[in-house]
This record gives sequence, C-alpha cells and structure tokens, in this order.
Amino acid sequence: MAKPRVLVTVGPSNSFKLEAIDPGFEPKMRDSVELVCLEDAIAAAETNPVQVWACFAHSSVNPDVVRKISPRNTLRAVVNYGVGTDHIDLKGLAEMGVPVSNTPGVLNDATAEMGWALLMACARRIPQCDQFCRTGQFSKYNNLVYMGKAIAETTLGIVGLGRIGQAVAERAVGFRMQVLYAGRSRQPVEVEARCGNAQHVPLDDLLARSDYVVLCCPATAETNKLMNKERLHMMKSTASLINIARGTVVDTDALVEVLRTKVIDSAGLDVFEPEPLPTDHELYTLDNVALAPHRGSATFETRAAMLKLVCDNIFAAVAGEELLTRCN
Ligand code: 8YV
Repeated sequence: MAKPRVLVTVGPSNSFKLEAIDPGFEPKMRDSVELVCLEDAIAAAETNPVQVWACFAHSSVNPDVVRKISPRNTLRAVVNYGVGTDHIDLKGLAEMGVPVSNTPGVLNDATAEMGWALLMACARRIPQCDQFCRTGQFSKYNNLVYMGKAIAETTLGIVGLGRIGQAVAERAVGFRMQVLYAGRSRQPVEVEARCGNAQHVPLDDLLARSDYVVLCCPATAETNKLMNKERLHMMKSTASLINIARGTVVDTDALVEVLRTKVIDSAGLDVFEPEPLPTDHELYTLDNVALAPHRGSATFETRAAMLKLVCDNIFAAVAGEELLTRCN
C-alpha cells in the first residue's frame, strides 16, 4: 500500500531542503510516510494528493497554495514546527476545514533564556568585549573600557506576558527586579505573583519606566510596528530593547535611528524585519547591538521536544485523529 504523502516546506520560498530541517525529522518519517516537495505536491495534486503539510520556519501557508496541493480539499492538516504562526493564514485554513497545529509550551524556557542572554549581552556589552579581546586590545589594558550597567534592582518591562513572557519574568526574581508588563488583558493574580509580582501597566508607562524592555508578544495586525519611532522615543536613554518576538513588532528603520543617535542605549535582537537580515544592513555597523540569527528555540533539548510534537501531530493527522496542539 502506498505511504501517505507529507509535503515539507522550509523558508519563505516554500522550497524543499531536507538538510535545512531538523536532522531527526526524515529518519522518524522514513518508514511511515513519503516526504515530498511543493513542486511534486502540486504536480500530483489530482492523482496522489498530500495528506499533511509540515511547514518549517517561515513557509507561507495560505488557502491559495492549499488549493493547489489539495484541489479536492483532502488535506488533513498543516503541522507547523514552531509556536509562531504569523506565516500561516489560520482563519483562511479553518474556513477550508484544515486544522493547523504548532509547538506551544515546549520552547518557553529556551526562548526566555535567549531573551536573557541578549539582555545580559547588552548590559555588559559582551559582543563588544569579545571583539576587544579578539582584536588584540586586551594587552593594552584600560580599566574603564566597556563599562556595563546593572541588571539587579532595575526595572524589567515585558510586552506580552504569555507563556514566553512569563518564563522571562520568572527569571527576573533572582535579579530582584521590579517587573512591569503590558498586554491586552491582566493576568490572574497567581500568574503575576509567580512572575515577580508583575504589575500590569499601559504600554507607554512601561516604556517610560523600564530599564530593559523585552518584546514577547505574537506578531499580529495589532502588534505590527508596535515599537515605532514615537514609542522608541518614550524609552529611557539608558534602556535596552530586547526582541525575541518577531521582527515585524519593531519599525526597523526607526530602531536603527534611535540606536545610531543613542536615543536608547542598546538593543538585543533575535528576530528581524526583513529576515534574514541582508549582509549590508546598517544594524551590523552599530556598536550598541547584540545580534542572534533567530535562535530562540535552538537548544538541542527544545528542538527535540518540538520535533516530537511535530511528528506526533503528523502521525495523528495521517491516522485521522485530532491534532495534539491544534491552534486554529
Ligand atoms: C522557529 C520560532 O520556528 O517557534 C517559533 O515561533 O520562531 C522558532 O521556534 C524555529 O526556529 C524553526 O524554524
């Protein structure tokens, strides 16, 4: 009997590069399903349609492409490797009767830890110190070089106290920070207590009072360019902006400008708009940024947990069962 077909796409172009995927994926799938690329899925759409679409990274998933791979509306599910679904038209797919799953929960710690790594890198100017040592300047020791700023006893502002935001906040307790958060709704008191007695405040208030602003909100129409020029100017001149959400939450041009003119102290960025960031981007020329190439969930442990969830969702869909982590 023919194996069920699973379409796999990686990246915005929906191209198929199995080597760019988690190395554990293909071996886990090999015996039970057939993996195909988008071109093959479209070519065989009438005769041998795919049953599941597994999308990695930022593949663009929308009803137009679904109609191309599943003209008779036989697609059972879209399974996303990641928690963020801004590249998927969740509503459009729900209207077509196509369930979508993502990987919530398992990546909270890793992503929060990346937020903290970038926060600390900004506070203690780790990329600049590293560069200083590597370029032979350590030997010309200067006691005042790359002075940092405190983390303990300062104010942390979290934009979006969801699962990842909460994991960021919990870690602030050891630094005896005051925790503020902004978001559509107030969290239950027990969540606030666990998050260092976090206080729900209006965003403008949070920006004016925080020493470190960490963006943890989902990318939606509402959060698109939330950190625009006006809001960036509300931040303290000594503050750092950390983005572990999505690049679209920040107006990149405005951010470059406030960093260049030192309207804010620094930025720690794991996500960008555009992404990947072009090699000649002005952000690379600034001496007050710490950059990571979208590595929030990239620990061996977390990626293994994400992969398991992806595979379990694919197997559930193929077996005609409910998805484990449906999100539309
Ligand atoms: C990526 C992420 O999906 O979960 C998310 O939303 O942004 C990441 O975990 C992951 O890097 C896979 O490309």
